[in-house]
Amino acid sequence: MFESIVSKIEQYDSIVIFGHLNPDGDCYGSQIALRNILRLKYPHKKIYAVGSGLKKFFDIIGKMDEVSDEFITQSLAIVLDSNDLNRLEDKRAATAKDFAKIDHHIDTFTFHEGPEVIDDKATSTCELIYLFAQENNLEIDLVSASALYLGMMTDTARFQFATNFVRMFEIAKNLCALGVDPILLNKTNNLVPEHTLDIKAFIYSRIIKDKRGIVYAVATKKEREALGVTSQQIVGNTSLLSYVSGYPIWLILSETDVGGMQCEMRSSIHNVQRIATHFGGGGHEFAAGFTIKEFKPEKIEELLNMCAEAIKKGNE
Ligand SMILES: [Mn+2]
Repeated sequence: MFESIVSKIEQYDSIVIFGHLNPDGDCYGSQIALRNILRLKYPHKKIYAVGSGLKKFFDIIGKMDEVSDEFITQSLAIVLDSNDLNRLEDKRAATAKDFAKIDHHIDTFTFHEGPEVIDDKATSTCELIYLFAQENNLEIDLVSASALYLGMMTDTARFQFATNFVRMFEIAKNLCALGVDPILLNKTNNLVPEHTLDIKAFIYSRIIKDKRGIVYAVATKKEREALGVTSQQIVGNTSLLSYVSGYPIWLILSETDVGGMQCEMRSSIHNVQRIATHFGGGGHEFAAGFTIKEFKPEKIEELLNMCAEAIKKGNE
């Protein structure tokens, strides 16, 4: 499955691993795990993972690396958990010498730079990194195992969502057998900064119920700034609106810093990925998002109409 990626890795002595904007547990976990696993196999190669990572895990799983612009231009860039170079946090990726990609998001056919392995049935990029290690008989040390477990745990919202539950639990079991401490990882992941209480209070005070089956909240830039939070932090709270009986689609809309509209939507039964794709975004069948240039009532209406249509069709 990963032959094309391995052949690229073998060709380069300097490798930089990139992840997406607003790194989550899967992005950070897969970057760290792949870096460590490759370092064990190829001690003579220089291998780094760049981006901001997830700070609360730095003591347990490790920090991200700093690399020079020049180093990147001589390196193989491995893109993880991201469709293409546009979504990457470190924009210097585009200057790399060569490219490869491993991801579990639906293929948007926008990665033209090198070989890729995409499996949108995998729970996470971490699951794919595990399979990569397994296929190539690579050693997974305890830190890498913890990083992989973190990515699987977070991208599945604690093992709730998977296409292949057998494979997910099999891998999670194997990671636990390597010594992973699920309690510590879960506890650390649950740690949230104090301002999250204000975000929650704000979202709960702004709930709008569309009788067609959509529950949502909208935050303007002004409201966001009064709370001192980013657009990403607002839309990152969709889970607050889930499981409301009678509302199979839930979403949060936020005005971006430049007057655009960022949206994250979820459903337990309807395909929201198709809707996100319509607005130029993407994601997974039941968890998707997008950002558009304008924050306008007509656009919100268009979005709600599409959601209502999906619910209606699903119910027929
Ligand atoms: Mn992911």
